[in-house]
Amino acid sequence: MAHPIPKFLKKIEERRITVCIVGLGQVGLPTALMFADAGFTVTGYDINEKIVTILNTGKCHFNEPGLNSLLAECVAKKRFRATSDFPKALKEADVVIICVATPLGDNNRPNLDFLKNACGMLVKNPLKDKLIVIESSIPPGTTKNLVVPILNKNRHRVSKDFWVVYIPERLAPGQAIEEIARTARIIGSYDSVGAEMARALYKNVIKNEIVLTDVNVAETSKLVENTYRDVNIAFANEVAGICEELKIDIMEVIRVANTHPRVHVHTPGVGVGGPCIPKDPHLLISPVGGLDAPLNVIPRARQVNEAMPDHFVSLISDALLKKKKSVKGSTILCLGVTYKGNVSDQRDSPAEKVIGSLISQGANVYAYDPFAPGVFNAKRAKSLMEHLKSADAIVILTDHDEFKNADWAKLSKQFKSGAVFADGRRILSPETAKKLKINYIAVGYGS
Ligand code: SAJ
Repeated sequence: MAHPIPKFLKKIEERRITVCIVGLGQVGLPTALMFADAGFTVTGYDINEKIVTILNTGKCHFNEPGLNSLLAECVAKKRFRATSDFPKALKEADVVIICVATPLGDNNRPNLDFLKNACGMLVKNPLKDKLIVIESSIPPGTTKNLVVPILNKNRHRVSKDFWVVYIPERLAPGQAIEEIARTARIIGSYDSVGAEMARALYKNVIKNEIVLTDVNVAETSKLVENTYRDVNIAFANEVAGICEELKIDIMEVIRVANTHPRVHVHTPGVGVGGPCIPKDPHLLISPVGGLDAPLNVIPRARQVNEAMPDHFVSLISDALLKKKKSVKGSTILCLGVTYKGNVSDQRDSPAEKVIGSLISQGANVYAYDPFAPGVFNAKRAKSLMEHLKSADAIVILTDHDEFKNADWAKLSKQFKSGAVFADGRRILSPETAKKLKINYIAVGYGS
């Protein structure tokens, strides 16, 4: 049998490779368009027919800088189209890249149903000569112990007739396009042929290093990257509590500490949200096949970060009390509800807990967010200015540029006398707040 690599390499060179992306969310769609932009023919499959229809009109169903114009261009050039007809998309594809969600289920256990369903669709169709890439974040051991056994029920066999490889996505929503091109990528090799095919394909999109390693190592390293971040944010949040008690500003402590060449203290805040960081530590400690290793730091860091929304609400409540006010009956304007600045994603956003807690304590809560589709249970403010004058507390929950770049010298003149400015994302320095005579509180700042 002729070796598959030379034929595959030739098809890459002649741009005769067709790529099918399974799952057109925050990872799948940018990935699809980067391969289309590199000259490949890309079909995007999504189970949600509404998303398929919107995308084929050249419009994105979520906010991501630069994606709308790239999508319109790729649709116009017929380099990308979306479909909900999986068998047809698969039949035409040389490469299938699975970018489905791997959320948490009950008790923070990994829910791999979307991945299993994608593999279940694949296995019902001929897979000869295809390269199957998984980009979703998955517990260690998933490729070997869950994906391959499902795909091997196909009439074709893994590593003989078709190939499987794990390439964890590394894009940060909000800067997806540059991150796909700029960030080094890891290829988790299940067999050497698949790994070589994947490297040859991805180097047309990735302008940085492509690191080859074992598939289990790749699955684990992806989760370690995000767990490292979660633990370090928890460390910053714990130090924030110490600084509040010491009546010093953690941001000054971080500025000074980070001058050490081997210190990189992260930023404390109202909490840790998004589809990845809150979830990946749970995937890491739930490998397929179970885990006996002792766990302390990783679960505890999750608890520290999950406690931050309530801690922030207590800071707001204390500040209102100092003005002889209580949360009950106060008008509170929350600025930002998405999980981080300049994105429209609200998944696991700390804002949901803060808004819910303030409302349950009887506050009259408005929320303004320029990106978010909704504002949880708050009443939607049409702009930063609406309800600013009547607010007893102005609460920063997301570091959108609009809030970071706002003219607070001018805006603060419209604050109600004694209004609390609660900075959950450290967008304003205490020095500036003092100069502007703003009644300023913040995570990690003991006023
Ligand atoms: N946050 C802090 N303090 C910090 C940094 C972040 O409180 O110092 C908060 C943010 O406000 C946000 C949450 O943590 O609520 C997550 O923010 P993030 O900046 O980690 O953003 P993500 O989740 O969009 O992206 C992460 C990135 N992972 C790492 O930086 C190691 C990205 O590179 C990954 O590709 C992405 O997860 C993913 O998809 O896995």
